[in-house]
Amino acid sequence: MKNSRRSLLATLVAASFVVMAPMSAFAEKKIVLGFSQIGAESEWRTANTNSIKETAAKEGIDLKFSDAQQKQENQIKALRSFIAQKVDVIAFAPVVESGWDTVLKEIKAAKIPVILTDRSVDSKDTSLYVTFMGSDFTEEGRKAGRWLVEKAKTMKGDINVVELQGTVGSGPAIDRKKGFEEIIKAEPRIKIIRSQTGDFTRAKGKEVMEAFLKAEGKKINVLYAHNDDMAIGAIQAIEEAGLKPSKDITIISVDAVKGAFEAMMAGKLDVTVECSPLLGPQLMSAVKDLMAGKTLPRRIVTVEGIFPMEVAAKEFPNRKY
Ligand code: GYE
Repeated sequence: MKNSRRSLLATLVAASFVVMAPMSAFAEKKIVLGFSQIGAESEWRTANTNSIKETAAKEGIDLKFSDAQQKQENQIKALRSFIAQKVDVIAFAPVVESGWDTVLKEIKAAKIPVILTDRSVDSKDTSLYVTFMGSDFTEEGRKAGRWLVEKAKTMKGDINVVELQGTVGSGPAIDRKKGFEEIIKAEPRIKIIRSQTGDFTRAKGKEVMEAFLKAEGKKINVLYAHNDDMAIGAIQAIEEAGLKPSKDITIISVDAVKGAFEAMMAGKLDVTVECSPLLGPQLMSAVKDLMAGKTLPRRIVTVEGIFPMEVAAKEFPNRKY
């Protein structure tokens, strides 16, 4: 009796090993995620890349990361190489909105799910991607506009705005312009007198601001920059032209990176609208859900605020990017 019990136990243990072995082998197979990043054009982008890399490592996801140096052709190449490598999931932040249909169809034919992060595409066929996670850029533009309409109450006469746009054809540049214009219409004294791209970089922001100052000089009352880096570059141009940022020219920007808080604490930037780059955790959890067969919502929106100069010093220690 004792013996047979023991052998029954042994059989059970052995059986459970047979069942357990392939299961643990299966659990150890890492999910492979191909991620095509835009580049390293801004503080925002660097924080976004770090968030993605750190979370992938923490979650045990095998990340194939590719930097496109702000060129769509490089992103398309990276996406094709992910197909060739047969990754489990592809995620990417499209530098511009249009021109993705061909490669997205190739990915669909290879049966690899696609997650759009940060920026979206203008493809009519929405079956080409599973979800788009990121900010509502139009709302960010509206927040910037609302802040200026409020500020206008304390300003006299015409309010001449120069605008530094983000990358031409990119979602954030198109939508931040649209949202801002929609709101400032309510105050006819606010006029955009010049608008040009600074490609989301400090260097181009500075260069274009120099040109604005040359052309319009003291007529400029407000700068609206589509990101903090361009605003920081422009601040340099304004100072080099002998003017005082914030005092002579009111400055509004978007992102709320640490550099913007430093500029606000130095009294050189008036306000920044928050746009969070910390998309790593939600991306990795979406990847895992997808691999577990769950259905994702079509749109995952990041929740964000706005920070005027007056709260900069108090908020600074809480900033994570
Ligand atoms: O605002 C800018 C970056 O797509 C939201 O890209 C992102 C934008 C961000 O280079 O700083």
